[in-house]
Amino acid sequence: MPEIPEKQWAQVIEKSGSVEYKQIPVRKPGPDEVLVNIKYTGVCHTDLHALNGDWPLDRKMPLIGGHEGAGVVVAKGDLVGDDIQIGDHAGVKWLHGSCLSCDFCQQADEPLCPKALLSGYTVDGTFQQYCVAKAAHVSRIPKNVPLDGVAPVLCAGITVYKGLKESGARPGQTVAIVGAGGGLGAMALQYAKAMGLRTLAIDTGDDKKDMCLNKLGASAFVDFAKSKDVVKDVMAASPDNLGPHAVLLVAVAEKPFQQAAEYVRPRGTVVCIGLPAGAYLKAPVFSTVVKMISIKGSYVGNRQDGAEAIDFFSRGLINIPIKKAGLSELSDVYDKMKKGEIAGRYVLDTSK
Ligand code: 8ID
Ligand code: ZN
Repeated sequence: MPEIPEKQWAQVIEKSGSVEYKQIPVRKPGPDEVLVNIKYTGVCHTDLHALNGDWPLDRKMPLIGGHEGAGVVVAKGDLVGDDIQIGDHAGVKWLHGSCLSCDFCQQADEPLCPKALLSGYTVDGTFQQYCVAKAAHVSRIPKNVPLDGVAPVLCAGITVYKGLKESGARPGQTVAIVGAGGGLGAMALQYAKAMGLRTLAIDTGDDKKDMCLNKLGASAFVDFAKSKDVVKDVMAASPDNLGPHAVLLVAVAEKPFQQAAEYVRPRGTVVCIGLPAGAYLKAPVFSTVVKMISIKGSYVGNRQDGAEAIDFFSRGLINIPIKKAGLSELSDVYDKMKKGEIAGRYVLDTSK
């Protein structure tokens, strides 16, 4: 049996806007739970929304954020079955738990469960060394998969993979990724490529441009801050100048949510994923109708989407730039994220 300490390091939000690195007790798992020794955890922009409390959704307080945690199962409750064992590698994702019996859960739409529990939001998450998680919902991670690389798959990867499926785009077609230089965006470029799609990246700055074009396989990059007319430039970069077949909106700003319907291709689909605070969608009724476009939302993924997203990663198809920091440095990562300075994803080592 692995030795489990009584105390551990964690990043705790006591009040909106600030986080404190301190020692807290290690919890014991309940009957249907496992205790995961988190080795690495990604930092998602959702964690910054949770820190600031800028969404119309109540969160736990005090709160330990984080929902991209990869680690090792060190304890399990009495009701947990044989399919998960001590020593197994597991991932803690945003969807911490769901009732498993409502209309949505029965149809594998568990993110829509009215009783869904959310890691790092309504229950404590992965910015701690030992995290309790519902056994039914932890992702199974094969032992040959590196835990630092797979951590961002647990939210960013699953979410964009699901979003790409929801877009209905088929191999050979073009998908615009709006916010391509961030964590979800970088993942979206890689999943889209692995799914046989062409990608068009929209974001800003030379670092992100270089990453999107030279590391992640985008066929074009539109800099939204330099462009005089984003709609025109996106159309010009797409096949026949008719616009991309699908648009994945993963930016944390309202404006792109009000532009996408204008450049998406006739019959195309706009998939909203990013959650900028207080933002509203906008689309001209006339062109929505005569172009027969679809606009929809996409919210994380179910357990099967998670397993598939991890499988893509384990086959070596997903490779995004990862920046490393210690769990103790979370505040610095938030500062960079606020300024939009992170190309790709930060992953925290919980031992530092
Ligand atoms: O299930 C979901 N729907 C889900 C899951 C996970 C995360 C939704 N999210 C949400 C987060 O809460 C957040 O609101 O997706 C959003 C993006 O998360 P992220 O990728 O973790 O954020 P980031 O790494 O900060 O990247 C955001 C990028 O958007 C760019 C920025 O430059 C940055 O690279 N961006 C902005 I701000 N404005 C833009 C614009 N006008 C833009 N890119 C293009 N056009
Ligand atoms: Zn997330």
